[in-house]
Amino acid sequence: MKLGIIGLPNAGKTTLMNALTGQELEVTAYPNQAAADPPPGIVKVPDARLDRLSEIYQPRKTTRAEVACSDITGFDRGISGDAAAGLFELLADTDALIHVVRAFEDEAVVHDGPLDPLADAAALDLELIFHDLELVETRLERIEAAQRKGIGGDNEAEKRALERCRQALEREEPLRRVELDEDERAAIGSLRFASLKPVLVVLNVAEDRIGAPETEATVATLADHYAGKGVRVFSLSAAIEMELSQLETGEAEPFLGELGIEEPAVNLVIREAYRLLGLISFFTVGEDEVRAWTTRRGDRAPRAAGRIHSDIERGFIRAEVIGYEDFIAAGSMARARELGTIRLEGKDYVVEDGDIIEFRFTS
Ligand SMILES: Nc1nc2c(ncn2[C@@H]2O[C@H](COP(=O)(O)OP(=O)(O)O)[C@@H](O)[C@H]2O)c(=O)[nH]1
Ligand SMILES: [Mg+2]
Repeated sequence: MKLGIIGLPNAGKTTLMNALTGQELEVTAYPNQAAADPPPGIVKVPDARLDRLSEIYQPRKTTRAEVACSDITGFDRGISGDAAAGLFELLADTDALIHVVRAFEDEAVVHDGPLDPLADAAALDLELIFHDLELVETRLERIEAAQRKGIGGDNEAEKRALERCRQALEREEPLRRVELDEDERAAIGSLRFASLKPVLVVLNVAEDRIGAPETEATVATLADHYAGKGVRVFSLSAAIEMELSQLETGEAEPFLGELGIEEPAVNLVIREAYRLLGLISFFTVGEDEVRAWTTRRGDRAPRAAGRIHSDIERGFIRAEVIGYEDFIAAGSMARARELGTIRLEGKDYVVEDGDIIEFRFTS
């Protein structure tokens, strides 16, 4: 699972990337060039349930769920040619996007024209839309050429889907908005569309504008513009979030208190990204390790077991499962056993977010 951070130059992508991953990549006040292949960072998914389980078990090791994240530098108005192709290549490799939109004023940080978050956001979106339109047109031409030669198969669902996509893109609407049935969706599944990806729009505000009325107003404007499935809009100060991420444990609390917030805003962004990606966490617990694992919503027990090790999926017999809330209510596994809240589940069990699972398997 991988997130990609996009945004116009100087929007605060690298700053947010550092905040999300705890890395210390160079942040510059001038637009910097794209790294050919930027190394992805690892985002650890904050989860209060995991913290609580770790307090109870006092394990030697506590391991969070992880999502990869890349800072995709170089998107700008009117990009084209090889540079654009390279960027879309990187983008195609992600499952969801974080689109950073600048709202902070700073004379020292270059911005193209007056600050206008909605115009900036729409300008980058337009680049994705143009890219997708080109994909659609190329594909349609190929299908038609093949049909003229009599070598095309039955492409009706694909052609129908592509025509609908073309119409939307020509209206400058992202493909996220296009309603397609299952056949149509499958037919275009191999095309690497950019505007189809779920997006978290992050409005990057000045530190003294966190939660301010004008911030809320801009968030509302953006939310209105992006209304529909697969988009969420947030505001935060990337600079503050980066500082928070670099503090030692214990140092952050007074700082958060001053800002009047309970936890860093990036935590919310990460959890929302996780949800947008259709991911859930299940836990394994023990004295050695308390760990959160990632699986897709709707996965059955053997598939979830495979996230830990393919041997467990292959030799799956059954799963002993207790929901997080039931476990906390019982206080311990022994008590949960007495209460009968630990369930034995078979291979058809659909794993739920927060399940604590022990897999039984033959090796
Ligand atoms: N005042 C302020 N400056 C910021 C904030 N976020 C980023 N910057 C500054 O904006 C410049 C560009 O940030 P950077 O993260 O490198 O942007 P990128 O080009 O999108 O990667 C740097 O000088 C940052 O210090 C913010 O929330 N507030
Ligand atoms: Mg950068």
